Amino acid sequence: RDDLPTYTLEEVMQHTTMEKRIWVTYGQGVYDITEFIPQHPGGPEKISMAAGSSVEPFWMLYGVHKNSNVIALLEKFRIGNLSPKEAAEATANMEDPYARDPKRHAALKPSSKKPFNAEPPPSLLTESFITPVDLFYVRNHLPVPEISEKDYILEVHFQGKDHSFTLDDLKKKFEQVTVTATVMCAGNRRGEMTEIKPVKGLNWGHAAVGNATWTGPRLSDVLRHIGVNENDPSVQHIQFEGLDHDVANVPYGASIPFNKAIDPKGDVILAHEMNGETLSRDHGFPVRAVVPGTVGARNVKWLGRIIVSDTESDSHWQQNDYKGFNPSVDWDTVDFSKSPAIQELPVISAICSPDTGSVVKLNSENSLNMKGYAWSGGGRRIVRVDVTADSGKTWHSANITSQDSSKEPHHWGWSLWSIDLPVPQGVKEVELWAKAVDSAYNTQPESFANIWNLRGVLGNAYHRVNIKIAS
Ligand code: HEM
Ligand code: MTE
Ligand code: MO
Repeated sequence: RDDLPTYTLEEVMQHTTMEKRIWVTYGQGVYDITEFIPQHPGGPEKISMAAGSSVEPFWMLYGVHKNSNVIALLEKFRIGNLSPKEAAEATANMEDPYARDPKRHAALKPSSKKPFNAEPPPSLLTESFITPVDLFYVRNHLPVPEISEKDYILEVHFQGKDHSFTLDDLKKKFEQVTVTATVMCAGNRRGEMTEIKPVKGLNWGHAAVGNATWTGPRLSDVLRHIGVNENDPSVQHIQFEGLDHDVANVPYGASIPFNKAIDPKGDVILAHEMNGETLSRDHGFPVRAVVPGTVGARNVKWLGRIIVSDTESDSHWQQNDYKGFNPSVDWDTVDFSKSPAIQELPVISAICSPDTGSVVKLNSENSLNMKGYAWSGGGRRIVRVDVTADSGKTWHSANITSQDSSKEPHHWGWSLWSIDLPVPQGVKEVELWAKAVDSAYNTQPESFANIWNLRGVLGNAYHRVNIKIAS
């Protein structure tokens, strides 16, 4: 890198438009990223904020960049260096925006620390129908906002007017309901999809999912209270904004279809309690939207504002992320406007024990105990979980050991299952498979190859776990 020219910060600052080319700095490096701007997975607007200056404060906020792939990608655009003195000046006075994040349980395994994203060991999931709060996976895109209960206001915007609710209003003015609902990230099981071909996204295992009870008023009651009419043709989407925001003050945001929001049986809750306790900071204190049967991304935490609207949220996460594509679409050909935002999730299951790579002792019937979860979006009940230890020659149906008792089609909670599965005589290694069937008889695809997508979402192929048999 010493062969490259040395530039001053003053020179870098001149390069902030496509015509003059866009330069940024990182450490001592100077980079011309003009060609990369339209391809940036986080969008052209975001990356342009660093134009003429350092990417570091932004990367402190978006920790996805702190990995060797991104650094290698950036190095391709290297055109020169700053002097060591100027490199130090470029990043002076930078404060870590994550310094005030809460403490987390050590059992949560982070795939990224800033922002904090972590899942528990899968075998813990099947230990209880309700996932303990501290072991529930966390998926944050930004620093956890600091919100005091007494200053908290939820604004609901409808027809040019803002209606404000304190936490007390939400607790006292409306009936409080409790629903059991599974929340799952669209990227759950992304790690298995990545084995086919790399994708852009956090490397989740199969525990980016949890089941909890959520308590608070119904969103439908709050909407009716401010005069929203379910037959109003001008209302099509309910948008949510979080109180977490990026450097440009843009909040996390998402929206759900109005039909889901206004239907009292849709069970959308403005939750202030999780498992009977005050919501924790990581899971959205003091209020989060819980949208049962719908992808995690729409369950907006730290809810600051609801917008009753005729359009979807224009947030990055609604428009340019959390969408599915055919396996041949890549970052050069992707057109996010062509796919709908994920709402209800497809049927999924996973084996939580035994773990891949473990050595298992068979019991006297030459079988082994296998446990897992199964769940489907849209309130569809799990009717069956099929498992095999001989690559599909013989299938066995597992016992559903717990399932929520809600009426069809409001099975928002997951089903846990268990089976003593016979294993072929004399084998030393076995591949265990599981697939679930929901009440619409939807089932899981066989392999990841044909459902691969560039963002690594909707990974619901058969779950396959390789184990060794103890002799
Ligand atoms: C995502 C590269 C600058 C904001 C990404 C990803 C890559 C990337 C490869 C996908 C990461 C993944 O999901 O695994 C770069 C490069 C940059 C740059 C080479 C060089 C200048 C910026 C800047 C900002 C930014 C300056 C913000 C101001 C984002 C956001 C995402 C992202 C918001 C999506 C994060 C998510 O999905 O949660 N970027 N980026 N990037 N980037 Fe950048
Ligand atoms: N809400 C806000 N305000 N900010 C976020 O980053 N992440 C979303 C959703 N709600 C997010 C959010 C995503 S992608 C998921 S999967 C769930 O929250 C995760 O919820 P959990 O952290 O309580 O498990
Ligand atoms: Mo997510």
